[in-house]
Amino acid sequence: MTAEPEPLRFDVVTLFAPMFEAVTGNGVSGRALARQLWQLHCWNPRDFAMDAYKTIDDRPYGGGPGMVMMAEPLREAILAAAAARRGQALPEAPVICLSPQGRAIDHAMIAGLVSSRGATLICGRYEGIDQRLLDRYVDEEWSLGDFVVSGGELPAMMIVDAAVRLLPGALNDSLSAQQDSFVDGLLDCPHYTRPPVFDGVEVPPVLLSGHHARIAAWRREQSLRVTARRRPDLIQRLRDGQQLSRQDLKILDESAPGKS
Ligand code: 4FV
Repeated sequence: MTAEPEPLRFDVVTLFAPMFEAVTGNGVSGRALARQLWQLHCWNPRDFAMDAYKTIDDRPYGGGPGMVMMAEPLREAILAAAAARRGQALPEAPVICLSPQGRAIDHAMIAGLVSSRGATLICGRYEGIDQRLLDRYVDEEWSLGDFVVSGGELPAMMIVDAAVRLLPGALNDSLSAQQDSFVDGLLDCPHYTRPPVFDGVEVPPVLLSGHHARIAAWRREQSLRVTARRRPDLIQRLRDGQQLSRQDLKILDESAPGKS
């Protein structure tokens, strides 16, 4: 009897729990939640505020615009989430704050969350979070990109969605997640569906051939070409890791600029 895998559990510290309906009540992640493939627990810092007014933010020391999230309510929310995970006999999970100062999120980081069976995600608002909280209770800061959004909730939901879709059984076709962009370090190949001719443009004939090996080879070649054109950094990473086959290298060489 194979043991049930431990659930993927996300604890989210947020002032706006209702926003997460987007991932709990819709689509792949909503269906996966209903099937108990993962869990979401939201913790509102206001419930852990130290004063009668439930204050969770204050003016920045040193002056400047906006407000800063106070450390104490966030600390208590993080500790409560960690205790709840322990109560479920889950392994300790990383505490990750979403922030433009963070590490750029990639597939490997998302896959790591599935391995760690989740994380506690801290969703900041306002100008940011007291540095002492970040220094003492946050393991990692992750960034969705070099731009600023109003809160960490949308980045957190993208992390949840990206992790949940990697879970066995989350997607109707389990092969799908394995063929996504970045899983093999490359961008995804082009996709086509009916009609066979659209605006006078036909579907590449190989895709109608039924010859699975040729189709797989064509898709690999297309992924290599689109990656070399749009993300040469990913190709270089694969070259450095010696993760390209002789056939891959041949395709790249033949498609290099200036080649016939
Ligand atoms: C962000 C990003 C981001 C900064 C102030 C929330 C906001 C507010 N999070 N990737 N880019 N966060 O802009 O993750 O606290």
